[in-house]
Parts: sequence; structure tokens; C-alpha cells
Amino acid sequence: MAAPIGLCRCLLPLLLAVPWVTVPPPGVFAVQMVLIPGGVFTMGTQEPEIQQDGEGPARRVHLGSFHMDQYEVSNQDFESFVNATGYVTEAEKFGDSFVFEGMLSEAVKADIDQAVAAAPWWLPVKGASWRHPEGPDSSISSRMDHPVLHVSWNDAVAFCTWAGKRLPTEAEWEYSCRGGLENRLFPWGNKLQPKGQHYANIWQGEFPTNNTAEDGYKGTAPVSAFPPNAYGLYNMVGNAWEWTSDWWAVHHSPQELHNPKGPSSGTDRVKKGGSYMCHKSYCYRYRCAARSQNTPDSSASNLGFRCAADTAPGPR
Ligand SMILES: *[C@@H]1O[C@H](CO)[C@@H](O)[C@H](O)[C@H]1NC(C)=O
Ligand SMILES: *[C@@H]1O[C@H](CO)[C@@H](O)[C@H](O)[C@H]1NC(C)=O
Ligand SMILES: [Ca+2]
Ligand SMILES: [Ca+2]
Repeated sequence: MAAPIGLCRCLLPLLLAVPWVTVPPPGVFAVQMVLIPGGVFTMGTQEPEIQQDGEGPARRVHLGSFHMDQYEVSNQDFESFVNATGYVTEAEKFGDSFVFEGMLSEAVKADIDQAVAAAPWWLPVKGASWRHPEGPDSSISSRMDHPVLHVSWNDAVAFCTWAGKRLPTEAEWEYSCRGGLENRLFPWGNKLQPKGQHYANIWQGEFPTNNTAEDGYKGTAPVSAFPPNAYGLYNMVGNAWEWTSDWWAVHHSPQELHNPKGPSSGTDRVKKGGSYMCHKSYCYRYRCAARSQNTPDSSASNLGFRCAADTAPGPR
């Protein structure tokens, strides 16, 4: 069973010093991070698609090197954490979480009489949680390699801390998304479907009534689906939204910044990348500059995360 990362760090020199003790093969946590080289990039855009989200202005941002998870945190990863710590998520404590109506059975829907006025396709479902993404009768057993869902910002911080990591800042996330390209819409360039290929798990068809799943997935996809960007990162846009460590604000200084960490306070946290529910008609947010927000205790069936780290954690 996974031990806290600190323990592994302490034990590793000991193990290395004893020649007949073989070092365990690096676990999934050690191999799934990539080193993102420090540098300067253009954060945000001068051509915002969604004005009220604060996508602009474009500003020059300098970052030191850091490590980034190659994949969104999967159900399997999260189960390792819960097995090791007994952690209970906020959705489990509150007893409900938001689920996209299109994923619910008629039986579950019949039980709900309340919806989100501005977005009636979101329904609060009793018993929905990371283990039961569409309510008590649903299970993740066939989706262990899919992104964990229904995790709040607080849950995400708890996981990353346990793994010896932390959430990425918004700047780190966006820099990672861009994969070394300047001023492009997507992690791979400006064309949504180069050579007709799907590069991300988003929504095809009419939102919210007709999900044709041309990209192969109606809901989430495995965290390793679709081609990675030039940094080797998968599903930065689409699949699940990803929490970042920044507080939310829509006004940004155009000044050049070094390792910005966002506003010092706020009510909501920044999430990036859009999800399998995003369609250009109403949620053109599967772009690196795009952003949205939720309160830190919010959870939903399209919101997950990945972790970053200053230095790569050792084998666990
Ligand atoms: C978590 O514990 C359960 C029960 O012991 C086990 O079946 C499962 O494989 C464990 N999951 C992980 C990811 O280690
Ligand atoms: C969904 O959209 C596809 C493609 O436009 C169309 O062929 C299909 O008939 C639509 N299905 C429904 C139920 O409207
Ligand atoms: Ca899809
Ligand atoms: Ca994602």
C-alpha cells in the first residue's frame, strides 16, 4: 500500500546504501510527471472569446522549471489515496454533488425537483460522489483509468499534498497547456481537428440534447486518451476541468510577472481546460487561455485536477 511520500524519501537513501535491497520500481506517481522547462510565455490573449471570463489582456509571464502530472488524476490514483488515508471527500460529506442531466438514468432524474436556474442541465444528485459519478447506482469499476470527478478544490489539495505535490498555479497550468507554442488556441495549435483527427474529448452535436460522441466518448475518456502535447501532457483541454491553486479574478495587470500566484484572496478558485461537456456554442473553453471558476467546496461530474511539483517526487 502506498505510504506517505515523505517516508519513501527518508527510506530511499537507506535502501540505496544496502546493495542487496533492490529499489522498488518507480510507482505510477513517480513516472507520471514531466519536467516543464522554465521560460517566458504569453499568458491570456488579446482576442478573448469569452470577455467576462478575464481571458485578457495578454501578458508576459516568467516561470521557473517545475514538474507537471502527465495525466489528470485518475479514479485509480484517487482510490490509492483514499485507501491509504481514509479521506472523505466534500461531496460525500455534503451528501450530494452536481451531475449533468444527460448522464442520469430516468430513475435518478425522477427523484430530483431542483435544478440550477441558469444551467438547467445541472442537477444536484443525492449520493453522487467520486465513487458514484451518476448517483448511488453508478460505479467507477469500468472507469478506473478515467479522471476522478466530484472532487472539490479542497479535496484536490488534500490529494496533491498526500502525493508530495501541490496544485499548479494558473500560470503553470496555462504554460503547460501551451506546450511551448506561442499564442495558439489549443495545446497542439490553432486548428481544432488537424487532418480530421480528434485531439480532445469535448462535445460534438447539439448541446445539451444530442451528444454524437464523434470523438469516441460521450462522458469522460481514459486519462491517456488522445495525443499528448509537445510537453507530453494529456487531456490538458477537454475530458475533465482542472482545478488550479489561484483565486479567481477577471482583471489582470498587463505588467510582466515572475511566477505569479494569482490574487491573495477571493471567493472562487480558477479551473482550466473545459470538459467533455464543452461545445463551441455555449462553452468554448477548451482553449489554453480560457478559464472559469467555482467555490473551493464545489464538485461536479466534469471537474477533476492534476498536480504539479517543484521537484519530482521520488518512487513511492
Ligand atoms: C483499495 O482497497 C480495496 C480494498 O482493499 C482494493 O480492492 C483496491 O484494489 C485498492 N485500490 C487501490 C488503487 O490500491
Ligand atoms: C443528433 O445529431 C446527428 C448529427 O447531426 C443526427 O444525425 C442525429 O439524427 C441527431 N439525433 C437526434 C436524436 O436528434
Ligand atoms: Ca466527447
Ligand atoms: Ca482536462
